Amino acid sequence: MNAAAMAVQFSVDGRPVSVSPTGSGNVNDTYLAIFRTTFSEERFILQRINGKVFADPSLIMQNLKVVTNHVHRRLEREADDADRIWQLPRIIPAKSGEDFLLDDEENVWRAISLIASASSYDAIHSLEHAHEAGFVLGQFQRLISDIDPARLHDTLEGFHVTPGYLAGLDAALETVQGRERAESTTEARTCLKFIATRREWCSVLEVACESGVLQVRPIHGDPKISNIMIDEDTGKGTSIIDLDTVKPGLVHYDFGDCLRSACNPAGEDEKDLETVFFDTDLCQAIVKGYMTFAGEFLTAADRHYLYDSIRLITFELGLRFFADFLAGDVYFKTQYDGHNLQRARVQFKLCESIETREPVIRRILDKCS
Ligand code: GN1
Ligand code: MG
Repeated sequence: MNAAAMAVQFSVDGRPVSVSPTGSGNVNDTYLAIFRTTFSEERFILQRINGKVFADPSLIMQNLKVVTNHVHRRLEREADDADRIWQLPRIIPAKSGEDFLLDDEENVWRAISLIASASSYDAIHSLEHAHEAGFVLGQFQRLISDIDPARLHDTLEGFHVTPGYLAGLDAALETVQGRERAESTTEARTCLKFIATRREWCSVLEVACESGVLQVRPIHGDPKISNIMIDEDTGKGTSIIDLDTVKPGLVHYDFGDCLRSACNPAGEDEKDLETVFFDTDLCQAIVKGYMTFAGEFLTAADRHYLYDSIRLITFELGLRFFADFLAGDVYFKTQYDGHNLQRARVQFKLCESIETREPVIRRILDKCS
């Protein structure tokens, strides 16, 4: 069923003016819906959840409720002392009262409120923007830190467990198509070599977690720069969106993901690899912003693994893009042939840049935390 036909089934006043694709998500389909009455206008987000990625989308909606209720309560309690008004996306129920609807092909659709007077960006554009990305992530992790992880469903098993993605790559390499794609170009062969030399190291966070050095906590799961909402008036962070991957995990997955995304001014989709590098000035701004809140809940062991998390989550995303290229682009949406290969090359270039700058990054982490 098309998006406009789904939009009118949600509990919003007025009649639809437009329902058009928005955002740059790689997994779900997202639309901006505009409805008007004689006296007012309402804008909201309508999404079709990718059922191939999320096995049971109803669990996402349950997690979303737990998180938004909890965070809303805390924000209300703290509002008088806060330096800004924090916002949260809210579930807009269907007219039938459900939190989500199924279309005739069993796709899950849901509606959520728009964050008012705020914008997000696909790439970082200033030091202040970087500071706000860290600040917003630290605040969000703090706000969810007292949710018992057992109350959150594991909506995406194996998410950010790097050795699991390695196993996925190996499985793809066992297929005729995977083998052919891996051998098809110099670029693909270079990616394979890049991965091969980092196989042992890539279990670093999972080993620390299994041995009890690091603990599982509620996390955002996808705090890339395009999910950080910046207030159009003040330039300050006001919200973090895309709460589908909020679930139990390591806070390091979030920290690493935020830095790999926000310290690469070229963005994820760059074609010219020469422009891709890890900007340590941006890194310093993010870490400062993050530590405003995270300083409260990070242990000494947590701090010890922060550098590894930046390198690892960057490597991991490259690995995920590359494995998907070999598997025939079945997970991430693509705009052209070889898109996932190009995305992988960007992340591996960034990972190399992180490795070269290790001493500087460690100094920043030591100084700020
Ligand atoms: C996916 O769908 P989107 O764009 O919010 C992916 C993230 C990646 C990101 C890279 C559920 O996020 O893990 O970091 O692409 N989400 C899922 O852009 O796999
Ligand atoms: Mg996401």
